[in-house]
Amino acid sequence: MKKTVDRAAEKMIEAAAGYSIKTVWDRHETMEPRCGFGDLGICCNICLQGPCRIDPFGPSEQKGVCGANADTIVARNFIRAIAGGAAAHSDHGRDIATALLHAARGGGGGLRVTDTDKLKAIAGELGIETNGLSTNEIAEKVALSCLEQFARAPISFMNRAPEALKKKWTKAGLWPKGIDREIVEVMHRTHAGVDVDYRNIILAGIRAALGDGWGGSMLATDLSDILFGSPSPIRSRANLGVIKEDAVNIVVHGHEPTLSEMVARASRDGELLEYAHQNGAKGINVCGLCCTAIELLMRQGYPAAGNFLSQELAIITGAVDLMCVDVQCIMPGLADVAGCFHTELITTSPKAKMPGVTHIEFEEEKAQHIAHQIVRMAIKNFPNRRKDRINIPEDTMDLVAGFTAENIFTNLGGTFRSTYRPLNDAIISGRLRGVAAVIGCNNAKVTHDEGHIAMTKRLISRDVLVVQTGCSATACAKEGFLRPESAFEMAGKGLQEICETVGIPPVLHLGSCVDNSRILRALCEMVNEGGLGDDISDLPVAGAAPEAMSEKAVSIASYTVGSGVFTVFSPPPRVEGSRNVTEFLTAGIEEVTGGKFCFERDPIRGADMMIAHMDEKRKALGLSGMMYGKEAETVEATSS
Ligand code: MSK
Repeated sequence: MKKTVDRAAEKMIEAAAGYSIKTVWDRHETMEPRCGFGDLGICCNICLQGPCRIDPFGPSEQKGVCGANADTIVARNFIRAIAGGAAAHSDHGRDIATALLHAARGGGGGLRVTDTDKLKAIAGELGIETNGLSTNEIAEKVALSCLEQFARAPISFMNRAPEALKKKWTKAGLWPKGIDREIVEVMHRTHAGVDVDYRNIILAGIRAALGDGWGGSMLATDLSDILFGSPSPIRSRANLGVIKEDAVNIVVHGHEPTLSEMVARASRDGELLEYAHQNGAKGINVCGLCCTAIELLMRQGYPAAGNFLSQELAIITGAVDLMCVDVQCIMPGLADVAGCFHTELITTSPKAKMPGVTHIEFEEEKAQHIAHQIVRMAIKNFPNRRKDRINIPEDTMDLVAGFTAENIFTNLGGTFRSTYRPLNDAIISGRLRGVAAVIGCNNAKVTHDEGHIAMTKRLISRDVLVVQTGCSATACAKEGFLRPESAFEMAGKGLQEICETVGIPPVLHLGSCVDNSRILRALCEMVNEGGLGDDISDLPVAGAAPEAMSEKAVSIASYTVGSGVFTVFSPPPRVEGSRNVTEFLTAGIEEVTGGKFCFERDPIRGADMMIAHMDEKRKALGLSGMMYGKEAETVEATSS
């Protein structure tokens, strides 16, 4: 299997081999052959009588020691993955709410409210009376209200959903009782000897995922905008070539924006710039990896060095003076790779330490001081580079990022129109087929970036507007899809016309993993605008994670399905060991929420199935054919 389609990554993989440095791909190979029981989800590790495994070719009545069959085992494993992902996103949301509370109470460290308009809008949604209150007083009430939602209902932002979806949630008992509470309940239900009914188990998982998407993730997004500013379209660059030979390079990596925002501010400090010059550098270059990169990119235009599978490769350029990590998607293998270079690797979260790696704990009240300390360490390390090991690929690509549910209004409506009407009208007229969200990680089991690129290219060529987040957005950014010009190079004629009129790329970057909540909001706005049905499940839209890796991706896909969206997910989330569970996730659940999973491994076929789904929805809405006669090209939708 080809390791990557990214030329810069390829060069660094070759360099790693030349230095005999093991990377994620080498470790992946040593893991083969994978355990088939684990891959199918039919290995149960929950109690100490096991592990038990069910033979997929054995008698259908085969059971584990306690009597659990394949359906129960697969369903329990699946929702434990949802709980892991929902916990990660939601704890991120809690950290942002805590940072907002800290800023509101004047706790120091340089944190303060930046977007007061959004603060007031969110306060209004939360039912907080703002008359006569100062910005900090409002912020304190908003932060406290959000923090309460971890323990108890209601999860306020679920009210943004269309009435028809809310009725479905009520009927199926899918309203979370609190963000944390549902995660705890998943762990309880899946303990040995509790819930056995696979449908009941899966619905509990969907409820926890909804608490993530409409709760933890959504408040992480909104409160980050309040603290650090709401994004607006901004130009930048992506790929390993953003690392500079003549500057101090600081790579921020992980997910939370709090420390990285402060590091970016510190990198502009006159005194530190002077210190960098004294050490022989021409400046201080901050760039990022994974979603921490995206948080800085969306708000300030700092470049993205790469996505999940690029993290070790960034160090192999030999020019990363310091890599500062927070939480999530940080490979333990980084410590070994950093040990082969001069790179200073710094952990900053009490939740994510590495043996033998320097730990500088982030504390809100000392945020500014800590950021300065980190930048100073990077500068001090600049002269320690080994010149013979510097090997920075030249590859970079221009991009436009910074779209949000709020500013798409303006961008799709033209300068003076703040409405989703032009988007809905373009779909109704057949100029656009629909909207697809292509999101999620990289996974060493599949060729790096290939799935994201192939699927997105197919979709835009068939007049589907694509919105993206996370590592998927970085993959397509590196390929040039986030440039407005790419519309003329690869989009269908109808999408080209929209892009030309509005001045947007055919692929819109909506942010980090928690910012998938921006996509949920945009879907609600499309329903509210009218003409495309009453529910999210009526819209000609679809979602996909073609290179899924993390439990967070499982949670995202589950809240997307729980919100009524047809969602392609690959590789499948270890459910294929149970025919019943697979059937429920890919068909039966549609009757409950209006959405369903599709486990198609081939990205082009996945795209075609999304297109077929959109065409079905268009037909159900009574919409005319595609303006440029593309409907005949969709393939038959067959399951994998
Ligand atoms: S960083 S969760 S690998 S998208 Fe959000 Fe990328 Fe997936 Fe991590």
